[in-house]
Amino acid sequence: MYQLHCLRDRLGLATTVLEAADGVGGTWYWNRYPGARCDSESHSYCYGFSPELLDEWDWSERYPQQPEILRYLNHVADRFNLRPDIRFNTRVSAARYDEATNLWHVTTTSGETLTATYLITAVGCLSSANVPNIPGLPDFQGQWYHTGQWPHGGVDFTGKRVGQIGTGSTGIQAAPVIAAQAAHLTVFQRTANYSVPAHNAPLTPEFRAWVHSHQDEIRAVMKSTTNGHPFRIAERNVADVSPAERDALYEAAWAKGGLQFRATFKDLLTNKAANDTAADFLKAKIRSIVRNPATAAILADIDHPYAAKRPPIDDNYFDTFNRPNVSLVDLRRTPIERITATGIRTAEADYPLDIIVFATGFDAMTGPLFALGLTGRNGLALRDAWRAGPETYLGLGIPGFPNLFTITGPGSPSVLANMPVAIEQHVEWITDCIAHLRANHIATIEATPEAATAWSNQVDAAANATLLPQAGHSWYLGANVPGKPRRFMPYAGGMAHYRDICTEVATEGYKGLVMAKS
Ligand code: N01
Repeated sequence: MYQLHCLRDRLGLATTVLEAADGVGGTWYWNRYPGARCDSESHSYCYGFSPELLDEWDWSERYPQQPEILRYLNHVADRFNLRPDIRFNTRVSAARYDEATNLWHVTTTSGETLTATYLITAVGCLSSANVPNIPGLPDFQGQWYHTGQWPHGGVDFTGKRVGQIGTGSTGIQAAPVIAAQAAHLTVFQRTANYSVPAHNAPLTPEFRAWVHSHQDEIRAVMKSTTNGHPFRIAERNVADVSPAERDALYEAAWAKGGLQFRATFKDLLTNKAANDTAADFLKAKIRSIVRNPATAAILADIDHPYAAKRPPIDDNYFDTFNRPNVSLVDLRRTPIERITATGIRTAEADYPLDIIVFATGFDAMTGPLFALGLTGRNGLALRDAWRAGPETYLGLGIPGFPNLFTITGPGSPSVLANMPVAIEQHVEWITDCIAHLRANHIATIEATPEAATAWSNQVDAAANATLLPQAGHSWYLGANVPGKPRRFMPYAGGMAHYRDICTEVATEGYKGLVMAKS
């Protein structure tokens, strides 16, 4: 939506958005599962480009719920009169660069073809649902849902036996809400996960007033930090303080709640010994909350460093396992064998179920781009170009795909940052780039293979300088989708640093990109 606003209203370009859904909102249109809310704090999970928009919108809670975010995005669509240039219910099935005309030919599933000088993908990083290929699913006589494709009318769990597969950020948000309604909830856990309480609460009038009067300050912090959040990462390392001080700091961070826990020490993501102290603290918290020691042991049996996978935050997740109507199945010990007509069969038992909830994540980052059927120069399909994993220049451009820009593509900070910050930076860079092309009568711009390879090596190096690749099963690595090449996809060098790199690339004449007049 912001890209449309920039291209249409700032550059005056005829701009059309193709949107598969029948409304705006993207992630927040599709992810309507119980408990869906954002892990970024509401006052930072919004656009910053318009002071008027910042002024006029008030968030109700510390972490906004999906319906509130969707209301906000609809407000943005109306406020900037975006709907007339969005074609809803329009899904792209193929997009092909035509060298003869230097145009992109974009085909929709209804068979229509549109042409465009510039093609910009804004398909999100987490929009291709990953429904695991578990044998027997078609035999299941109950209902099943993926959290990322949730029915708009909601799902009534009253009196139902529900099985939930998946304990990532989504599953950890959904389980407490489902448990409160269902007759019984069985959580099928493959990889145990850390979680820190969100401590969600309504925002006080004082806090809201403070936000309105400190927007510049808040935005300056968001722009200067690694993850684009409105808080700074502590300057201290774990070893700088005594164990007692360290634990007091963790207690304070736990009491405060949220993703900020990760910012307690600056070396939590780079030093395994430092990370172990956070991991031990969080595992002890699980054991102190969950009353059944066997259940607590399964939940606390976490095999990766804290925050090496995207750290969830929760609303009573671990306490949910103290409810009499909730049970936990350890899939590491007893894997799912198949889905039957009546439920889930593991190596050890049959679990009769009325509803299965797949909180099993997404074919992240590359999946949504492959779904567009992109073909660049010389008939090169993106799927073939990225057979060994994605290679981009800055996550913005791909060699062999002229005049194509990817918003929050692989190789950009994207999912490692507060998304609106990452999105706005990309949109503004792309807008400036297209303005430059038009002002200088440049017909094509394209990342060079050398620049893309060099950047991809930097993406690898940035990840390897952290503990992130040590979670070998994470979707950051593509490891959650069978057959997907393993390559760490987002840029882990930090949003602020990345912004500087992109700015330098532009000010130095778009180095790493070839521009041609005709
Ligand atoms: O997906 P996930 P998610 N059998 O991939 C399990 C963002 N988000 O939807 O770890 C059994 O993290 C899988 O197990 P394992 C956020 O960036 C943001 O939860 O692969 N289990 C894991 O437990 C997040 O990171 C918000 O062993 C299977 C789970 O399913 C991203 O979305 C809120 C399985 C998938 O976890 C994705 O989160 C929610 C199988 N065959 C999400 N396949 C915000 O607040 C998978 N699993 C903005």
